Amino acid sequence: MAPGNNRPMAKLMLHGDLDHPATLSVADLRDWAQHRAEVTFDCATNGPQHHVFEGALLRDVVSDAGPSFDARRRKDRSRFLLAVSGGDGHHTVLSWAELDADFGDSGVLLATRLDGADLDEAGAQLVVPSDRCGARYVSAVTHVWFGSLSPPNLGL
Ligand SMILES: Nc1nc2c(c(=O)[nH]1)N[C@H]1C(S)=C(S)[C@@H](COP(=O)(O)O)O[C@H]1N2
Ligand SMILES: [Mo]
Repeated sequence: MAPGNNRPMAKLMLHGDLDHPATLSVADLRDWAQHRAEVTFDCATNGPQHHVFEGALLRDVVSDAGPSFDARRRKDRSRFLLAVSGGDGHHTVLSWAELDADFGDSGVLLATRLDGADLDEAGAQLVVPSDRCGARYVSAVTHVWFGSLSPPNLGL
């Protein structure tokens, strides 16, 4: 960022069932190892799009925030969800198991760069390389919630 640029930096709130909830700027997201993903996704309105993203693995960021599951138990980890919201209210959910190396092992990113341009002002973008469609590529991320559902009422 050029000196003298006073535009506010976008931040996201990482909250939910976490021992260490946090407010993170895009610069903070560079504290984690940066991964690169070259993706093509389809949009119902704009057609196929090709982009190169770089950023932190969502799995790494949430793991360091102290998720309230028993990390040694796969069955416990399989109960958890994430909800990711953008500044315009667009929001989507992922299961923890999509990201977890023992399950889907998907390289989902909180991107800090899009096609070589830093996202510090715009805000991080969710990147779901395994998705065929772009709807979960939430841009200008403001909130990442992590938690579990209460068990469904089965009438037992
Ligand atoms: N915040 C936010 N992110 C969003 C959307 C949105 O409406 N708001 N649309 C999604 C959809 S449907 C697609 S296909 C991709 C790419 O959208 P773009 O063509 O507007 O970049 O962004 C996704 N991320
Ligand atoms: Mo889309």
